[in-house]
Amino acid sequence: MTSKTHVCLIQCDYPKDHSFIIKDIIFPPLGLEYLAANIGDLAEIKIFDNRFPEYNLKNLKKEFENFHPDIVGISVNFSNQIYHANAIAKIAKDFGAKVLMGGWHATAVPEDTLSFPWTDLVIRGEGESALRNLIIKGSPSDIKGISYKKNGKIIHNPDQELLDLNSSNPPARNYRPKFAKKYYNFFGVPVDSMETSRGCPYRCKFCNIHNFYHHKYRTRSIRQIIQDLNQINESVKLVYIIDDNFTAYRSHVIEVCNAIIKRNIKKAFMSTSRLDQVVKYPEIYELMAKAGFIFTFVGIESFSNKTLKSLNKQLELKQIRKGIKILHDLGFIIEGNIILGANYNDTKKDLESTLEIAKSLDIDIPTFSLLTPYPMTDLWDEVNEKGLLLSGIDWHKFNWNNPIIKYPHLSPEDLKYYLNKAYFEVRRFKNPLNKFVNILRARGLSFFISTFLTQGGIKSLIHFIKRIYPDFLK
Ligand code: B12
Ligand code: SF4
Repeated sequence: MTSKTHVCLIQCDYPKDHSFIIKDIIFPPLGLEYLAANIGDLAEIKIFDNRFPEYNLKNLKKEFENFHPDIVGISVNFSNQIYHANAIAKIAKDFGAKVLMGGWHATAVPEDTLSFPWTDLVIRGEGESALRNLIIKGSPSDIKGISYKKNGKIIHNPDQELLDLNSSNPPARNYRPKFAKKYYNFFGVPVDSMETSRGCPYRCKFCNIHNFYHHKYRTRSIRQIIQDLNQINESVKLVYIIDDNFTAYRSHVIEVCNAIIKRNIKKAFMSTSRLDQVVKYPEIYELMAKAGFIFTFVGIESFSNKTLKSLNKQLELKQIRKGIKILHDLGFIIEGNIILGANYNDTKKDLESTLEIAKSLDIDIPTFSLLTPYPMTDLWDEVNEKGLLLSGIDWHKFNWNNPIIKYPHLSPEDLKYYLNKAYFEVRRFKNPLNKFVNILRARGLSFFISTFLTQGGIKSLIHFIKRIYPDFLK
């Protein structure tokens, strides 16, 4: 028998209508694995990924029955997960566990999160040390970063300091069940994720990264990054660096890439990045290509310089065009997001013109979203101050695909219509084979073979192309 606290950490599922692509991208629950790594000496831990049918609500009950958790911690990063998270919380409470929530949504609206009866505590911000302290002390009073209920009232303890990333343990990937391998994938290609930095120096109006991380940007040491990379299963050849803005600091990118090249680590990498940085520092992307970076997510948001300025994006249309060309010449695949109705005064004509420009640009995987005021963003404050919310708050709708804001010239139906039109017309316009010819030309045959034909094989490659370009091979 052990007297250690029994802790269940749960990655919450998304609502079925979450998005067009979410089922094709399932990354491991890295945040929970960081938490587990930092309480392993104090607790018996189970991580249940509720996105797997093996850990659906019915099966979670059985798991709780067997494990008798003292604490159930649920990760709520996406606002639209909160109702499902509450369903898990209710089951956990029935088993007598203390229920806590953490993650981006819970941090942004702790009061709202605690308004549901089954949740006892919210850990705001990074969970590593607050959770550890909670297990040690057994009570939330005096632990920074915790909001909790006491005598019918909600108490918010002061914010915690940011973690020294290099003093925390690397993520504990060993809590994954064997069958997890079949689920963690990026469009059919097995994938793992890792983190080299936290935070972003920019302040885009619709984003809350800077607020979550108190306007600070921190990196992990190269020693820790390589140690972490070496932990990733040999058979997984695709790694997503989930950093908010991986290319924010050139010196960091140079160090990471040189370390990968020097150690001859043969994996393909995906990361976030910004097109203005591509244009200003193309040599950084050249180095990234050498280190095996193949796929990048960029925020394009709008093609109007005026709108980009109002979003505080610090990006211009000419940088968008030039950045895409530079990345393609280096053999990168680009996923770029465009916000429809990024400006409150947009008209149908503006949306038509956005779609035409999107077609003219060679974005390999264009994604489209509607302007969504997530809590803890400047946009959230503005929309609330101006009374621009369409109706009462329904967190289900906060998935970038639902109209949330009132526009003077666009109805919710117009926005939905253009969102569907964008996916239908712009995706079908692209020719996937050109992309692969381009990569072959830029990266050479050996890179092409090792990256595309050995990772999950040709089947994965075809699956990948068909999911992104539905007309392929029809
Ligand atoms: C990877 C990622 C994705 C992946 C999927 C995620 C997955 N798990 O499979 C993809 C690319 C699919 C994705 C998509 C989207 N994403 Co996203 N994504 C992220 C990202 C960059 C990293 C998540 C991560 O792994 N973090 C690293 C780990 C180490 O940290 P963590 O999970 O946050 O955990 C820490 C703390 O939060 C806390 N914590 C977390 N859970 C718990 C639980 C407990 C009990 C405790 C105590 C603590 C705790 O402690 C952890 C350790 O410090 C975050 C931003 C970010 N920096 O986290 C956005 C983020 C989660 N995404 C966001 C959004 C909005 C989206 C999109 C809707 C649009 C978009 N921006 O692309 C889409 C949804 C898909 C769609 N098209 O509809 C928002 C969510 C905002 C909100 N309130 O809902 C975030 C916060 C980014 C942002 N600021 O805009 N995303
Ligand atoms: S959208 Fe990207 S660049 Fe802008 S603040 Fe957020 S993480 Fe930084």
